[in-house]
Formats: sequence, C-alpha cells, structure tokens
Amino acid sequence: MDKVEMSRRSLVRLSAAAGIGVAAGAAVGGTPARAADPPILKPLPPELFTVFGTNAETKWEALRDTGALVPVDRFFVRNHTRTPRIDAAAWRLRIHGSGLRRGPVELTYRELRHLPSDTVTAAIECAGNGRGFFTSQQGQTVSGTAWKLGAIGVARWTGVRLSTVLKRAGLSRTAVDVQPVGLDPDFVSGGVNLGPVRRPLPIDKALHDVLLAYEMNGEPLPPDHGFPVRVVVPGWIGISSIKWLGQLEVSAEPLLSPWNTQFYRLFGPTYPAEGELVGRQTVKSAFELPWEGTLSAGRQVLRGRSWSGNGRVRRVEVSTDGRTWRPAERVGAGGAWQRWEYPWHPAPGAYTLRARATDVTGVTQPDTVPHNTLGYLFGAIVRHPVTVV
Ligand SMILES: Nc1nc2c(c(=O)[nH]1)N[C@H]1C(S)=C(S)[C@@H](COP(=O)(O)O)O[C@H]1N2
Ligand SMILES: [Mo]
Repeated sequence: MDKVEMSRRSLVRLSAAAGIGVAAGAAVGGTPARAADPPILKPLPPELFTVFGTNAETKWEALRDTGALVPVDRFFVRNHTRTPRIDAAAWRLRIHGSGLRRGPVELTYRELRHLPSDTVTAAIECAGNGRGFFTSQQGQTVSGTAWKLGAIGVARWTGVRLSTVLKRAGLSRTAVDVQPVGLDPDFVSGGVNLGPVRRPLPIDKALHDVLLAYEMNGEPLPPDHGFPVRVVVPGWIGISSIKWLGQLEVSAEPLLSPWNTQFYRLFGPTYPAEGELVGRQTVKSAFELPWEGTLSAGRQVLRGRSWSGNGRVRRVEVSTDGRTWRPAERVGAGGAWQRWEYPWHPAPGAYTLRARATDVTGVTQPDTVPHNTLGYLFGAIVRHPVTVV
C-alpha cells in the first residue's frame, strides 16, 4: 500500500471538527434496534448457514462455486448482541485519549470517504473457528459457540488506513494502544454489563496494516458486517476487527477491556495462570464439502482451502486413508487463503478426509492442539467424514 499524502483541505476539516465537544462515552450515530429485528438482518437460508443464536456459520459446501472472495450472502456473522441500524449521515467517529497531542476530534462519514482510500483482500476469522473439534476430536470441554470450520470469510475491503486517520488526529509518539469501540448494544455476560464491544490493538499493528473499511466486495458495508464503518485487522483474530465503529481511544498507557483480559486469552493446563493473549490466527484447512456428506463413487476432484494468520500457505497435503499424504494442487495465486484441488477415485464406502497445510513460517497443522478452556485457535487437522455411494 502506498504512503499517502495529507490533503490540506481534509486537515482543515479535521481541525475544525476538533472544536466540537462530545460527552465522553456518548454513542454517536447508533440507533436502537427495532423490537421486531432479528439479531442478524440478512437472510440465513439453511443451504448457506448454520445458525447459533446471534451467530451464523458459513456452510463449506456453499463456498464450492465461489472464487477467492466470499459473497456477502454467505459470509459468516458473529454478533455478541445484535446488528444495529446506523444512519451514516448522523454517524461520527470520535477519536480521543492520552495518546493524542491535542483534544478529541470527530470525523463524519463524508469526511472519511474523502480521505485517501486503500483496498485489501483479507480474511476475517473468529478466534473460536473450529472450536467444536476440541470436543468431537479431542474429547475436551470448552465454552462458546461450537463452530466447525465456517467462522471465516475472505473479502475485498476498501476504506482508509487507520494510520492515516490517527496521524491526522494528532497521534502522539507516546501512544501505545488504540482501542476501537463498537456502537452495538452493550454486551451482558452472566448478568454483568461489560459495556460496548471493544479490544485494544498495539500501536505497531494499528499503524502497520489496519483498515477502517466502508466497502466490502465493492459495495457499501452491509449492516451485519459493520455498516457504516468497521475495522479490518489482517491476520488477527476476528474480535480485533470491531464492527459499527464509533470511537477510537488512543492511549499512552496500555488499555484493558474484557476482550483482552477475560476473553480471547488462552487458559488451560499448558498456559500461564493469567492466560496467554491471542493475536494472530493459526493455520487451518477445510474441504468445500458438506459435513458427513455423500459423494458418488468414481473419478472426481476434491476442493478446499487453507489459510494462516502468519501469511501465505506454502504447501497443502491431503489424506483419504489416514496413512498416506499426497500434495494437493494449488488453484489461483493464493493470498488471504489458498484454494486447492485433489483428484480422487474412490470406491463406495465410508471415508475420513484430512487436509493439512504448512504456512510461510514453516508451521504445519498438527494432529492435536493443547486444550484451552475457551476453545480458541483450533489449528489441528480436521477429520472430515464422508460416505461414497
Ligand atoms: N462491534 C462489534 N464488533 C465485532 C463483534 C461484535 O459483536 N460487535 N464481533 C467480533 C467477532 S468475535 C468476530 S469473529 C467478527 C465477525 O465479523 P463478521 O460478523 O463480519 O463476520 O467481528 C468482530 N467485531
Ligand atoms: Mo470471533
């Protein structure tokens, strides 16, 4: 991505906006959901999604005829509460905190759309993607949504680099953390109101490749995916990519929220008592097949995808018998994920399909992963059952 020059006109606009005072913590531009609204607004047909309360998992067979990008109609949704309806004309992004050289500033949707834009293709993947396999493959108890492998999607995101917005807002050299805050309703867990969904990002990552996106696959961001503006944090767990962005707290001190202290840490026998912070995603692979699907005997091609938060996928291997592994063939250039195919000629019977990837850093998917109580980062090889008739 190119380094962008500040335009004088936008700078004046921003400094003019700096004079507008806003009460701390006031939600700007959020409108209450209508009583009749479901938690997710887009249609969730059973051929595309498995629904878990306020969340919807993409079915892998629904990705079979898509290209490198996941169309919005089948992109998974993870909502802590519900999709809010937000009026872009009333929306404001409030930027404040001890990590700014001057006072708070506000940005309108129009102003954001006039800043230099950038486009990236990136995955959003829930930290809990694959969580169900801790139980079904490893016999372990975990809490949270029992996703299979469909809590991931790849899209083309267009917006403004977070670094551009922070520099224009008067970023101080003392800033260490940036905390994006969502405009969706407060999250209540076990009867305790934990406030709006928010999680701090270290300043290095915030300035490196984070985008404030207003378009997804060339269209304005859909309501369920964060309209009017969401954060996109390439390679990092989904919770980093805050939807319905309302505030950025820029801090000269490290920030804490329930989403980096209570949740999105690894707790378990092999982890420290205070848990281990989760940042990047692990390497995973999935077949574009129904779970426990039925295939016809004879010559065919198995298709799938592999991906990693560490960068590109270097190698993918497939096993249809649990003993021998053969390389899969790459489809397309790769990037946010690598599509692949594997020719197969099975006789009727029950099979367990396996795919394992190795990423640019040399990490290969293992047979098992250490247990963590919240079920994050299931990067082990998934055993996918199919029946051939
Ligand atoms: N404001 C807000 N942002 C959020 C969430 C949320 O509930 N509220 N969920 C997070 C989680 S846990 C994930 S995995 C991704 C999901 O993004 P998607 O629904 O667009 O697929 O959004 C993240 N951003
Ligand atoms: Mo998530």
